[in-house]
Order: sequence, then structure tokens, then C-alpha cells
Amino acid sequence: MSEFKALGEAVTKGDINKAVAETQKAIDAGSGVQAIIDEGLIEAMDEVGDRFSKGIIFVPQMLRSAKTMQECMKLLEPLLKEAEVTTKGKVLIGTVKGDLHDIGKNLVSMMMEGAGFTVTDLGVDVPPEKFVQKAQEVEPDIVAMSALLSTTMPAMPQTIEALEKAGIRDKVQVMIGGAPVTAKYAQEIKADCYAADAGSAVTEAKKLLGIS
Ligand code: B12
Repeated sequence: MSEFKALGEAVTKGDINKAVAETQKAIDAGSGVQAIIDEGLIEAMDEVGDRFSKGIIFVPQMLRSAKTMQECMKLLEPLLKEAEVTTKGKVLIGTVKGDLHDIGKNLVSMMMEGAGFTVTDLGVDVPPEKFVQKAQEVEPDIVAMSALLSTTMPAMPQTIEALEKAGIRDKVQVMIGGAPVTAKYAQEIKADCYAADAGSAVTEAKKLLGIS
């Protein structure tokens, strides 16, 4: 975390003002947006998760760090979107039922938009029927689901089943991700694709749609 040590520390402490100032400093210094996100913000959030697991911090502190990261992302979002403008395809994305984690999902959303996809974001705690209803409405090429809790992962196959029942499963590609999700799990639940992070989500989305 060397280059972004001060930023990382501000995020882990939940010091919004300091973290936003450090993000701006990094942008002004010409650091790459991706590096700021990966080596500054995400590394810090991993540290936060680790401290939470060990019982050093609790939900309020975790929430404060999440809010801090979100405020930093507001500065980075326009830079991520600068890249491309043409529509590569339509993506419908949401965090599955019961799950309120949205930072990773938002990052995937932003990267997809930055890469030229048109993204419809359903937000968090999205039940299978809402995915289905919106998919019928916007006719996406890809339905993307995020889950951060092992207890909410089963909502992914439930959503796939709901798409099947509605007769639209074969009209969309299903992509899944989130910290506890794996490629093996994607295979098990017959999703079309898994990606470990927002960058590879874009690469995989392009592969799925046959775009280079
Ligand atoms: C911030 C946070 C919270 C915040 C969320 C705020 C928000 N607006 O999102 C709050 C405080 C609300 C929270 C609550 C809880 N949390 Co929490 N939380 C975290 C924490 C620290 C960081 C998550 C994060 O934002 N990471 C940064 C982002 C950028 O990474 P990411 O989400 O993994 O996303 C990347 C990839 O996974 C991938 N990706 C993500 N989504 C998708 C989707 C697609 C389609 C693709 C392709 C890729 C992809 O790309 C992203 C970018 O590269 C994690 C620890 C961790 N390191 O993951 C725990 C963690 C996820 N939480 C955990 C727990 C237990 C909880 C609570 C149950 C705590 C409690 N007792 O109340 C509640 C559950 C609330 C609920 N119903 O959802 C556990 C989950 C354990 C498990 N495996 O089930 C973790 C792992 C902490 C821990 N080590 O114990 N949490």
C-alpha cells in the first residue's frame, strides 16, 4: 500500500475528509485511477474486513469505512467513465436478495459503463422476481449478480431459476461475482460466467458477447 499509505489509513479509520483529500492528491499527482482503487481503496477495505473478522472493529466502523470509500469513488467515477462512449451491450446488475453490500457491485457497474456498456443498476437486496421483471423490460444481454455473504449466495441460483421459469434464461448471459463467489460455484449453479473483480468483469463481459 506504499504509494497510497495515507489514503489506505484514512479509509481504514473512516476519516472521510482525509481520504477524499488523499484521493484528490493522488489524482492530481497523476496516479492511475485503477491503481488508486486497487492499491489504495480495495486493499484498505480488505484490511477493514480482516479487522472485523478478528473482532477488532464492529459494524459501525465497517460502515464508516464503506462510506469513506464511496465518497472517494465519487471523485474517481467520472475518470472511469471517460474511456469509451459507444454501447457495447446492455447489462442489468444488482446485489441479490438479503444482501446490502454494494461497493463492489457499484465498481463493476462503473467499469462496465466506462467500457461502453449501458448499465441498469437495480441496487441492493434485489429479489429474483425483480431481476426477472426488469430483464423483461430492458432486455439486457447480461444479467449480473453480486453477493458478499455466503448466506445470500443461494439467491443466485434462485434468480437463475426465476429467469428460466419466465422463459428468458436463454436470452441472457448470467454473470456472477462477489468475494465469496467462485468460478466453481458459477459452474455448479449453471451461470455463464464468473469474474473475480471489476476489471475482469469487463473482459469477461466482452468475451461473452464476442466483442474484443
Ligand atoms: C463494507 C462491508 C460492509 C458494509 C457494506 C456497506 C456497503 N454499502 O456495501 C456493512 C457495514 C453494511 C456490512 C454489513 C454486513 N457485513 Co459486511 N463487509 C464489508 C467489507 C469490509 C468490505 C466489502 C467491500 O465493499 N469490499 C470492497 C469491494 C470493492 O470489494 P467486493 O465487494 O469484494 O467487490 C469486488 C469483487 O468481489 C467483484 N464483484 C463484486 N460484485 C460483483 C458482481 C459481479 C457480477 C462480478 C462479475 C464481480 C463482482 O468485483 C469487485 C471489485 O473488484 C467486507 C470484507 C471484505 N473484504 O470483503 C465485509 C463482509 C463481506 N461482511 C461480512 C458480514 C458478516 C456482514 C454482516 C452480516 C455483519 C453483521 N453482523 O451485521 C452485515 C450483513 C448486512 C447485509 N444484509 O448485507 C462478512 C461476510 C462473511 C461471509 N462470507 O458471509 C465480510 C467478508 C467480513 C468478514 N471478514 O467477516 N458490511
